[in-house]
Amino acid sequence: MPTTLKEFETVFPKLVKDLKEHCEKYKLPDQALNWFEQNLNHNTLGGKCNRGLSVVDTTQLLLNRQLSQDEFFRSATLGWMIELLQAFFLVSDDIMDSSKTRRGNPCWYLMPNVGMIAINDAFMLESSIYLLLKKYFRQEKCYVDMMELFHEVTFQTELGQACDLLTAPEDHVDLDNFSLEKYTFIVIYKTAYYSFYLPVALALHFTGHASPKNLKQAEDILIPMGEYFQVQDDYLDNFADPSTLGKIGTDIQDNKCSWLVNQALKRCNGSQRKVLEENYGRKDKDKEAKVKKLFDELELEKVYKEYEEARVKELREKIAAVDESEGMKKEVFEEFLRKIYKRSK
Ligand code: DMA
Ligand code: MG
Ligand code: MG
Ligand code: MG
Repeated sequence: MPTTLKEFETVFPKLVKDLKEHCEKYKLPDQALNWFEQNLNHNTLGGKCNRGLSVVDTTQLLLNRQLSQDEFFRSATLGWMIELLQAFFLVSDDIMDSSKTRRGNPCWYLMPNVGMIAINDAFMLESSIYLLLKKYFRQEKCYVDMMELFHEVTFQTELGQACDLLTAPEDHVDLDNFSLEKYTFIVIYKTAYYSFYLPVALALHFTGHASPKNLKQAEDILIPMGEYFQVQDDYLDNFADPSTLGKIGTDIQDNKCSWLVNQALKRCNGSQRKVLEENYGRKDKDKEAKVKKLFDELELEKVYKEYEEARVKELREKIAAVDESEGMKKEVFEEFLRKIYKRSK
């Protein structure tokens, strides 16, 4: 049975307590201690926790049995470390993307009295990962592997974010600068590694199943799966109801090299391209509405649904071909795909 969000959430208060105790050793003033706690709670809780839950579910599948209390706690702690990494990325991403809401609340940098303190708060969320990793895994032989994995995946995500931002200059719209090749690089790096490869790679290290072959099989399936997940994110940015999604889309106004604009460029005629040239990437509601109308005209919703079916079929074929001889389990990938197929948030 997959772990429930409720069970997973029971672990987080203990980790907050650990992190606060670490600060108390430094006699951190109360005001800053309380601030840190609010930062942790506001930015780490309230999401779907797919990434974190996947570490626990994958651990259970790889060990092929119920987890002991200690195994549950430690795999969930690894899961929460991914959620902290995600919190660090989202706090900074929302500043860089000028987003307004996240998980149904105002973005952290827009909360009363926060502003640019959010930048330092993001760093503290990242540092929390390594404090917890040291506290709970210092004595394990996988400690260095897991630490290096977090460092590498963080850098990969930052490369993706760099390309995402550099292809979306605020003051200069050049549709020739977009391409599906660039798009693929951006999404694999900014999303797929930390959201899909990292949870499974951590569970492989934790359970002692991290052979080169198993890590490679995980990467070969989870990177394309992560690419599909970010295409969903881009589709939902424009087509989902913000109250379901918990965030208001910004990709059109932000001049993003998104999946939708790349599909539009592939399909538009001369006059439709002119509409894009004059309205895409401008901080202007009416111009944004014109682009949205064009996306409807080009039937991008239908294009997306066809893409989704084709991609899922390919992924299922890849999963069917997984070699389980070194302890890998097909269900690890099936479970992941089940969580995201046709998602609406
Ligand atoms: C998400 O890209 C990538 C990271 C590393 C947070 P995005 O800006 O499309 O995400 P969202 O739609 O959640 O703001
Ligand atoms: Mg964003
Ligand atoms: Mg972004
Ligand atoms: Mg997005």
